[in-house]
Amino acid sequence: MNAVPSSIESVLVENRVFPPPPQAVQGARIGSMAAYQQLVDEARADPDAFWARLARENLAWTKPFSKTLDESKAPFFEWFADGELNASANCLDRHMGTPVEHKTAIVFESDDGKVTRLTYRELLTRVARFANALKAQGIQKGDRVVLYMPMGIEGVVAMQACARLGATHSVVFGGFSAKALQERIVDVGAVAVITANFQMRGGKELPLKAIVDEALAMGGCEAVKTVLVYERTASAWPRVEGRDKTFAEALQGVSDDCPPVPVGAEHPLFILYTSGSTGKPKGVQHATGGYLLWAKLTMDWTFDLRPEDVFWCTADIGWITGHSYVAYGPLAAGATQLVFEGVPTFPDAGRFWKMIQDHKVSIFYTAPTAIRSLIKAAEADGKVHPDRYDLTSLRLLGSVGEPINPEAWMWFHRHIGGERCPIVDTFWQTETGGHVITPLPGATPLVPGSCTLPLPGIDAAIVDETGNEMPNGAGGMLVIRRPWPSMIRTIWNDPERFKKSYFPPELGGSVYLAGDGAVRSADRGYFRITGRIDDVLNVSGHRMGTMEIESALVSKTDLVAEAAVVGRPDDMTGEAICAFVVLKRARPTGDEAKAIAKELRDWVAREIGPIAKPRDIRFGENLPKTRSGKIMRRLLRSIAKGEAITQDTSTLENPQILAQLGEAY
Ligand code: 6R9
Repeated sequence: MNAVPSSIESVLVENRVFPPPPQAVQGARIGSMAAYQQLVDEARADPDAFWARLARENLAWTKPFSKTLDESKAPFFEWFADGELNASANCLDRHMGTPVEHKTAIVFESDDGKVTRLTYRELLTRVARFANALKAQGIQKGDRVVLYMPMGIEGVVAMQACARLGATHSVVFGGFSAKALQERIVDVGAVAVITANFQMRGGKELPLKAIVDEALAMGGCEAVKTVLVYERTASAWPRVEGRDKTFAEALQGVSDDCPPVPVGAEHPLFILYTSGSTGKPKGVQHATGGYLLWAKLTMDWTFDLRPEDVFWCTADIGWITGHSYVAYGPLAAGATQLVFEGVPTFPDAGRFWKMIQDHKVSIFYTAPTAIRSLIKAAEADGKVHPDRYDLTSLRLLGSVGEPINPEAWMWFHRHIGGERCPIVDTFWQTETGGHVITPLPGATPLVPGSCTLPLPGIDAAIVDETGNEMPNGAGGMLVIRRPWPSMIRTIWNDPERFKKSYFPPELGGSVYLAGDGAVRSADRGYFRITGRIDDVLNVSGHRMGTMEIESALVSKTDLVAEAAVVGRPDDMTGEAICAFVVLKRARPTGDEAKAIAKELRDWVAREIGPIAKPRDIRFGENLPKTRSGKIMRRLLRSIAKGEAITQDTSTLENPQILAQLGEAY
């Protein structure tokens, strides 16, 4: 049997059920389906009272809120709006004087294996000092600050320091290009950029600061007055006098004390860009109160966090998972967490297993893509097989970012979880702020490949185009019918797009459309996500808009006349990017086609980042279009998959090009 076969058929016959093991039930916050149901019922009976209770129990408010949910401006819902709090105070100051004060907050392991530990007290001092450094640069409440940072303590400190001042951060993943960075800096209106000279990944030193310089030189970034540079390595970097400062310079002489600035609960904590179905990425805006409540609550609900846990979420802070389950959730919950700078395959593909063993990790939260690539590596080289490591410290596993195929689920369960750890397959999105559909480790019987049931208070449903709920077993669009505290507040600078993308009038205008297809099982009503229903691809757990890649391709105006991008299923990365390209010159073949395909891949890497590089490029003299001029994307998807064309091509204006598109470079 192939180690990583396509998930589709096996999911249809999936009937294995894994009840929660006794050690996960014992002492669990939610220790049975009855306890889960009780919370679901409480939330349903009086949602406002339910959320108000949880917000009071889980967060420290400097000014209590009097109103829980304001629906008067729907779909611009407001939560706890007249309350005030500070996110950083809720993650740090709050633990002072409790047993958490001297507990390890972060265990950091660098790319080359050096370990640094910080207690909550030490982390608070680091954050307060950095916040003072930002303040000295004139950064204040309401300003936007862009982070372009490696994974590490400094990134978390910078995010927390922004939050401490009420400045709104916007983290850009360190793999995005100068162009992508510039677009985000301009759109968000940043006054400062926080970066590092280089980042270390897999033993390689990769530039960050030089890319920031390139981005800022592209224009439109005149509001950026300050660039703060963490000197991660000893290598030299180009300095722009008057604008750039090292962390050491910025921190010189600052005080250890920085009172947190209280902000309204709706104050934007951060803006995180994500791909949508048009060319331009969307700045997803999250609010301080509701978001932080969710980050804390899901640490308790989904991970059933215990005081002695060592929590490890492998996501980068450049993605939402790194926001909610590295920078905020674990700290708000007082957890000890492992933060890792590097990549899973350096110095070898046993790195994750060795780190779990060395740091006695008890909760391990990662992406199916990582699991699938490590399965392949373990099968190719017994030396990096997880069975050779002591993983007995683990008690809970988590999966996020894309559907996990049952084969990968079973391997994760057997070889990493030792058949004793529940796997929480957490479905959520940048827009939902935190988990929305997920098993609870002490309660939910697990079915491989299913994210099971919505969290209490999440009114998830599957509907057709007109909003009618589908019966179990029939697929449809995933929606959430009631607002919840950590939902996206708006798209920065584009409230109309927010309404149009997420609250379409056909569904009544106040029902949240997730953009995913889903189906509920006939027997248990469990949700299974079937993939995006819009023009968004999921490549290795990263969202990529097909239009975004198309725009990048056609912006190579000396070469490209037209481009269409679709996804095809891939055993390793979930989906692979396939581009169909019409050049402004004769259709290339052979070595010339190969050379141009490489040139186009490099171009896309420059425009967006290496993660957006098309896997396959197919050249045609034209694209298959209907007589009315519409690109036949369904047909392109079949070609990309290598399927025999069974669709009706009689409306195709130029049938001869189908043969040309058969060849991929
Ligand atoms: C957290 C995160 C969101 C998209 C989402 C869906 C896919 C995430 C999933 C999953 C199946 C899961 N997705 N978790 N699909 N099962 N457990 O990944 O946010 O980067 O915004 O991506 O990822 O398609 O719509 P984001």
